[in-house]
Amino acid sequence: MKISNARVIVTSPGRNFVTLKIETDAGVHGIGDATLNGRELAVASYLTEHVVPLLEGRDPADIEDTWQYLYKGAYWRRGPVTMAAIAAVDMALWDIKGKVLDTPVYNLLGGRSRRGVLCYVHASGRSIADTIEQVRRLREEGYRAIRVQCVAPGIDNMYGTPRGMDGQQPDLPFVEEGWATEKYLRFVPELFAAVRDAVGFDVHLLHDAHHRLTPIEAGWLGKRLEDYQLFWLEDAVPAELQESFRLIRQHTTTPLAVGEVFNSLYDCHQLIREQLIDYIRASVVHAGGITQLRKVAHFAEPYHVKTGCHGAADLSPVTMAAALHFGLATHNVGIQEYAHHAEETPEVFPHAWSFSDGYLHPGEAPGLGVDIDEKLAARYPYDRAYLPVSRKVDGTASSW
Ligand code: GCO
Ligand code: MG
Repeated sequence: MKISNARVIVTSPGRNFVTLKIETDAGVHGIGDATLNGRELAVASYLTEHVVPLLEGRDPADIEDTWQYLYKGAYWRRGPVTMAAIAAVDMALWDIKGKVLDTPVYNLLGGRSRRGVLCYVHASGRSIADTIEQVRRLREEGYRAIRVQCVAPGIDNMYGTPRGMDGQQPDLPFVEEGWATEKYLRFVPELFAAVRDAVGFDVHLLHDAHHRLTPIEAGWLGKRLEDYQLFWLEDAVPAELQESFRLIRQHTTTPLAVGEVFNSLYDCHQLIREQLIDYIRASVVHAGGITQLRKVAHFAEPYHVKTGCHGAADLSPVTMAAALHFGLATHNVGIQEYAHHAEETPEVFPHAWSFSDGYLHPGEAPGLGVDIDEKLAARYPYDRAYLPVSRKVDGTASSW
């Protein structure tokens, strides 16, 4: 069997997604996600201009060799654009292999390690009372793990919370958000005390600091959150400097997660080897596909580090499908983030994966069990969009 054709589809059903479709001379096709939020067209162009011309004529069965060929052959390695492009090819090839062998991808990865993949969803409030209300509602909907974010008094438009009145500055192509570390640090322990008081301990609670703190601030916060038994404190500090986690670890036993911006094992090997984190958040799409993510997970297993893959709404249903096949099969999977897509998104990307009783299931369809309706996709053209940026009270640019 040979790859006969590949092409990139950019569509915006609710938000922008970049999808690679690979077709074979046997009539079987596969799809992969290549979405990089706010920089979508860079990956689309990398794929169309530099990767697609290399795919035609290759045997789609050779997944590992194609991965190495694209990674080593480019000479310029790693980085989000390169690795999202390789990930898209990788996902599409796993999809094809599953369809050809008439079996779901999880079966090719070793079969089921569990009955379903534990997932967490988001509660994001403008006040503590509003946040508690959301946590209660999500519990009633069957979710067993909930990420809790709430606007800290005095900080408007904070990451992970609903936007305030002045959310969009008309003169900027992106939203600017404010940041004041001391207000945030004072507020978060108060928030978790109130949430635990209201809903008890029979639900996993998570929190995302979104790369805002220094290691010593993160240690301070983690220590104050210990009594509320978080599932994890995510992205406490910017993710680039792996050794910063040593300092956090010295001060707190709150479990730590990081890595949604990581692109390969090289971004996290020290974190894992030194057991500086508990969960690695690398995703199928931004960390080189199923092929690379499996290597990250296998490397992490002896160090007691589990995966907790990024699954925000800017990762397409194709990535979610791939993450769930990986999640069902891989032994040291801890949890999967699950942010709901816009209503139009699953119409464009019909999928076999589903949620029930706190767990996600990849479904039993051959391959990844997800497709793209190209006709419908064409009705939602690319819509230029940026992530917000963040500034401190005095105007200094800070990590968003
Ligand atoms: C999360 C993430 C996201 C990212 C977003 C960037 O934990 O879900 O932090 O909200 O900010 O995916 O594109
Ligand atoms: Mg995050």
